[in-house]
Amino acid sequence: MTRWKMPLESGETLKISKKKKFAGGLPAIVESLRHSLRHLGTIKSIQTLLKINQPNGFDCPGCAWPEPENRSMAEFCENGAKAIAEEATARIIDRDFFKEYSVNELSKKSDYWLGQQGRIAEPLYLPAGKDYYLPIEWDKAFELISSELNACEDPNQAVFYTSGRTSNEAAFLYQTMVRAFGTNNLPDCSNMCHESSGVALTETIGVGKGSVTVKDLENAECIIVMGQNPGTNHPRMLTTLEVAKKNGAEIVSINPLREVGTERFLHPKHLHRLAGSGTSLSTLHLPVKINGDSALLKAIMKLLFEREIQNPGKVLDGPFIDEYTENFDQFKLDLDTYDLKYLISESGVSRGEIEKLVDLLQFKKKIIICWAMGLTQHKNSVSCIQEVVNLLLIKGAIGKEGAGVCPVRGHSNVQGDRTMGIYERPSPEFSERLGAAFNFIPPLENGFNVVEAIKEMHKGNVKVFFGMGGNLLSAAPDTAYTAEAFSKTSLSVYVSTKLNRNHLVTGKSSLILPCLARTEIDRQSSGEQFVTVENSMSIVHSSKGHLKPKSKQLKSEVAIVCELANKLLRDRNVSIPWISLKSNYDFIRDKIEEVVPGFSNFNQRIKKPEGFYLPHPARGKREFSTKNKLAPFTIHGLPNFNLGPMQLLMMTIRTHDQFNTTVYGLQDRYRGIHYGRRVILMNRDDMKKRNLVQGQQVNITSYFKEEKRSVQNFFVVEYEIPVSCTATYFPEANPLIAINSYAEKSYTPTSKSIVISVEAN
Ligand SMILES: Nc1nc2c(c(=O)[nH]1)N[C@H]1C(S)=C(S)[C@@H](COP(=O)(O)OP(=O)(O)OC[C@H]3O[C@@H](n4cnc5c(=O)[nH]c(N)nc54)[C@H](O)[C@@H]3O)O[C@H]1N2
Ligand SMILES: Nc1nc2c(c(=O)[nH]1)N[C@H]1C(S)=C(S)[C@@H](COP(=O)(O)OP(=O)(O)OC[C@H]3O[C@@H](n4cnc5c(=O)[nH]c(N)nc54)[C@H](O)[C@@H]3O)O[C@H]1N2
Ligand SMILES: [Mo]
Repeated sequence: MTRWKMPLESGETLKISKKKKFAGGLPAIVESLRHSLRHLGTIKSIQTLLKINQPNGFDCPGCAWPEPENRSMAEFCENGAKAIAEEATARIIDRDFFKEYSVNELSKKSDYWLGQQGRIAEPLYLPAGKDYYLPIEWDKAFELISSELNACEDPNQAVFYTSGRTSNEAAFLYQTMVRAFGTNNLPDCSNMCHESSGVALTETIGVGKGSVTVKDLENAECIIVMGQNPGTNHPRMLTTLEVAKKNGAEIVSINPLREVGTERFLHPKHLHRLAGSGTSLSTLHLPVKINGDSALLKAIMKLLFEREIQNPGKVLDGPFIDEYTENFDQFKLDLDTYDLKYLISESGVSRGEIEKLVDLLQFKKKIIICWAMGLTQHKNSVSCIQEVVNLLLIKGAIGKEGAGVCPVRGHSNVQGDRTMGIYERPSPEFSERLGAAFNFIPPLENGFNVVEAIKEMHKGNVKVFFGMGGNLLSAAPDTAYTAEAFSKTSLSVYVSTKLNRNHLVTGKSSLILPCLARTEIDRQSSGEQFVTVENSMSIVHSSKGHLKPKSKQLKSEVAIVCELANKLLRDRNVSIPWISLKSNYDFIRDKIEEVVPGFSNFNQRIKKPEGFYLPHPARGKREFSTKNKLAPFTIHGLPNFNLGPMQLLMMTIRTHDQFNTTVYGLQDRYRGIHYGRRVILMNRDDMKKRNLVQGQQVNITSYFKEEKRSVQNFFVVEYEIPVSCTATYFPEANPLIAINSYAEKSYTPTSKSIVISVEAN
């Protein structure tokens, strides 16, 4: 029996209000302050908020959007302020708390309640067969982990997960420890996030990262925001979009929902000037059907080819196509086989609206396409993102100012963690350099990604799960299956700041190792340390906490790795100076420089407050590090769901009051949905067809191959969403996503396209 439950908020009553008309503005400031005052008090709030994203301050632990070159005094957003308030909260949970609440009792509490209890203050141990976490000394905890790991017959019986907040220094040492231990089992949150972007871009432009800078966005003629809700998830991006708009850019959103942030934005800085409702950002909104993007992109490209015939040499970039790309003719032949009317109907957008976008695009060459989870979490995500690349390639819109690809990353250092080698499939060159730098032979065989790791855990093939941050249980698909998978391990270990549901659904025994957060001072034997991170645009910069740590018992992630590795690997044939590396993070950066390309003179260059860019050959020089050094056009079919007569497609999205599995509050303010997280957003016609009314409770069943899954008691909310499309919140709807429902090539769970039916209960 696993303890996984999904408790409701106590006294949950759904309230629906009008959708907000603009993002930001005074309400955003009020919300920022409300959260920080609740957790931090007045003086600390001001001190802390003024250090966010400042040259001598810390990197916001929220999203990965870069800072503009001219930073303002307050370089944060409402949701960044909430992230800080959660992390720097004055509340702590100590041994008395764990004496009072058994694991069983804690499992009955909601995610929101768990998060509100405060920071974990000391290491905790849940012995096998017991129901209460007990305090444990650090040394004993390390001893326990080492002996369980060393008891594995094969290092591949251990899995080492990473979430995306871990600093470069900690991530680099962590993967070194894991590989010196002997496995590449390094699944990470990226597997569930932008993996599809990485795969799609590596195959086509040679680097799995975005090619643009903030300056490019500010100078673009057209910015298309696809499958992304920046008003909530990357609010500082709205400031960049506002500048771009002022400089004349057209902004287009492609999304089944009209997300408020991309519609209108009121910058808090301009409150004194602008009364009311702010700047209108998007010129055009295309309400695509869920996963209708591939069809839409093909239709746009077909129409652009038609326009080229009418305006020879003016619409497509012939010289670019000739010099820098390959496979154009085959691509064009394939596109010709599609019927435009069919593509338009599959996209769900009217021909008139698509023509408006084509009008905007036809003579423009400085085009940027931004995207996030709305494109990456479908079965055909890799091919859909490659259609985005096809569109930019026919326009020559890559590798020059104001043009390119912009996958907008999630966690504040998710991109950096990958650069540091957190990857289950390291390149042979990386392994070779790592081995040479530390004098050992890294494993060559690929490790498990998230889906594979959970399936192996479920088969009973994994003895130890180690989580460097995150909350894999709630973030992963198929919650009941994943819970069973965890229960089959002997030991689960979580390096964490706050309590989460994964601490309650564990291996036979479990450890929670509490770590310092970004906002806190990190002192080691040589003095105070800073760490480094890489943002969504490949800029590496430093981050230094200024707050007193919440408890004397907290260790930095670097210290946790070094002290564990020192014990774990002491009887093996590797001699890595863990304790010296921990004493001064400059030593770690020297090693990073030896192993990871692009980090020459790391310790010198990181002193510049604005940091430095990692090389991106496609960005400036139009060099494509692909097989033939050209960017290939790629050919793809269309997704086909074959929905049954009463079936619908469901996407799982974030509310305005959460950071992934951490629930800050119960207000999805911009969408006007309050106090209820177990909701399903439905089109009025779909509700009518099923005789459903607003606020009614329903059960949802999902269908994958022959399998069915269900969740109960979700409230229906009538919403402006295309027919046959629905939306629920992540993580409440994760039990509906089958473990085997993942994207081709990238293995990303299909969190945005689940076939469901809805029944009144
Ligand atoms: N405050 C806050 N900030 C965050 C996070 C958070 O939880 N809270 N999470 C962080 C992380 S890890 C990530 S990855 C990012 C996530 O950032 P987003 O990707 O913006 O997050 P989601 O809520 O998943 O939103 C996906 C958007 O895609 C749209 N969409 C869904 N399906 C489709 C589709 O088929 N086609 C198109 N065109 N659109 C579609 C949805 O309507 C929604 O607007 O944000 C990061 N920043
Ligand atoms: N259905 C559905 N599922 C999804 C998604 C979706 O859109 N829909 N999105 C996916 C995406 S994009 C992502 S990125 C994943 C997120 O998956 P994860 O990264 O695993 O989840 P988070 O909720 O970000 O992790 C939160 C926990 O991290 C810990 N933590 C916070 N800060 C720190 C820190 O500084 N150090 C350490 N060590 N721990 C810290 C806290 O204990 C907190 O409880 O979820 C994925 N799951
Ligand atoms: Mo993410």
